[in-house]
Amino acid sequence: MSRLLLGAAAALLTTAATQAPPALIRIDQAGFETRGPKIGVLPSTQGKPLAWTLTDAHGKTVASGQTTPVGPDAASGESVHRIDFGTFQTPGTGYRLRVGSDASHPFAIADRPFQRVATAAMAFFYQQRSGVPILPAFVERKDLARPAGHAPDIATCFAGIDQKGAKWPGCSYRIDATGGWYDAGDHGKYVVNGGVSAWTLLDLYERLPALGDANAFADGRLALPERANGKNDLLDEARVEVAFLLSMQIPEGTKLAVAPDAGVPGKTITRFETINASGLVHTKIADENWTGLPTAPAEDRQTRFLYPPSTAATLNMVGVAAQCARIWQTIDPAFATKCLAAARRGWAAALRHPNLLTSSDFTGSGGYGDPDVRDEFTFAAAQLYATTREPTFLDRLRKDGIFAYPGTDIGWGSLRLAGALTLATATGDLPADDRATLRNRITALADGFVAEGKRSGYAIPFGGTNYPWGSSSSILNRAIVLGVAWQINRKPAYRNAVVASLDYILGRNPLDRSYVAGIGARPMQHPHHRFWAAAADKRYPPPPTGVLSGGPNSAAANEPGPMKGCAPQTCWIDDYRAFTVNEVAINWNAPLVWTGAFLDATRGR
Ligand code: 9MR
Repeated sequence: MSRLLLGAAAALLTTAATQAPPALIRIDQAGFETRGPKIGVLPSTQGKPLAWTLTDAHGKTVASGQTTPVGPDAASGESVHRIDFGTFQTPGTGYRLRVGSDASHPFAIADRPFQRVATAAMAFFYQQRSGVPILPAFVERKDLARPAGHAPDIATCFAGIDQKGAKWPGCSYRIDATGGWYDAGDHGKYVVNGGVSAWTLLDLYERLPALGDANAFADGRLALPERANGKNDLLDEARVEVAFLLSMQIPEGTKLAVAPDAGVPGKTITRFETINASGLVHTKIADENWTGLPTAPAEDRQTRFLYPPSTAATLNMVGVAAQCARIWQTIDPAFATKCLAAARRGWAAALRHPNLLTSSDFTGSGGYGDPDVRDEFTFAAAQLYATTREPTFLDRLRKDGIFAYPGTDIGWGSLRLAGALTLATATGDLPADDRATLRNRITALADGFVAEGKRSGYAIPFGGTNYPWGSSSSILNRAIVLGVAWQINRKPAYRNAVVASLDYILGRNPLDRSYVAGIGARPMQHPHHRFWAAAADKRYPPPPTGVLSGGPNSAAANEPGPMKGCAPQTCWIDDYRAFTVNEVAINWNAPLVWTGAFLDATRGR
């Protein structure tokens, strides 16, 4: 490429507001793996196959074939044809699929298209850090640097009247919860959601050696202040959140008034009871009232409170702390010891208070209420067993029936399957029968996801028409299950379905959108985020590359507004005010990192 052309390309990259016009043939806008599956989707009501061609950067036809009509598809609201060009394996750029006068965006075929996705998705976490300045040296544009927010983040328990009129008494202590990651577009820091997010990144760390790329995040691979500390960068980032989770635990000998009826469906709070709260974990530290957009973390003037401890928050911390204990055992034994002690203390506290539910009745922060904490117990027991091999945790897992029924989906309120994935591949002495049963159940689950992919118009392992809040993560969390199933038996269909999940996220969808900022011809640009708020106020920056939108939320179909009546996969809008579809969050970016890194580590296999 001439210098002139390079200059033009650079200019194109910096004019972030430009978007390619929509294309009718939908493809993964981040490109395809040289030896991986390659599928494009064309909406068409034609009942017969149509002729397609693949052209190269010079417009020359390099492959051709016939589309496969799939017919009407409820999730997209379209009738679609699939274009399978997986046999074409010549790397290059500027390829386009064409059918008649329609074409896809130009795309690349390359050996490692997902490496950049995984690295960019990891950069999100550094930029969500609380309590430290985000330094220009570690961000892609100077305008993304910012002063530290909530430094320090020290708070006492919420005292006052909640949204349902209950009068909370507060407490006599304060906790220093400085650090961790902001959850999402808001400045709350939630233990429940921090748990699944940290588990996901730590799980990836634990799996990478078996996937063939132990050095994927070796020291220096990520743009972090810790990039030359001799430690793995994925661990450097995850540790930020682990430390926060530990900090939210209540010290020994602490008495606290709690509301036993909080969070119980159908009940209102009528009484408080003073308990021995030692070892329990506060659900969140967050603002008393919602702030507006924009608000940089350092500009937040709201009072911060600790919100009541819950069994779910406690068990989230326990699971991740147990995982921490085995991961850091050789890397930082003192930290590992601290993690294990916290996990054991938390486990004992959760057993003492097995039904302390989360109250979602406070304003200023999200609810993350979960009336069923059985899966959190199973998750914590699984992590404790994987770390300690103590029979009491195995007994609990058997009693919970995890080996025969590992669960169906992973989410912030559903952790059973996360525990099962850990156990299925944990090294050591898991009883052979239990392990075999569990592995069979997990591959059967993966088979079901693959079968859903065959039925789905856009060929993703997520059938049905219920696209919940954060559907991007629902799909990517299935891809994690498929990735672990592939680790178990190397069935190519599992890895292909992981590719399909990312293909959908990165552009093979009826909106022809990449839901990841900065990646692809038509990326999301205007997330609901208090700092990356250029759309609300030009003095604030647009989002960095690698941030994942929550994605379509089929509930929007029933609400007045621009999405009314939308087909599930189209219930989305690139509008910073649309927080039910276009927020970003740690538990959504984490599976993007996991799946991108999985594909990159297993490239060519
Ligand atoms: O991801 C959460 C989603 O499952 C819930 O339906 C929704 C409403 O309660 O809340 C989402 O989590 C938000 C959290 O409560 C506050 N920070 C932003 C999160 C993402 O929107």
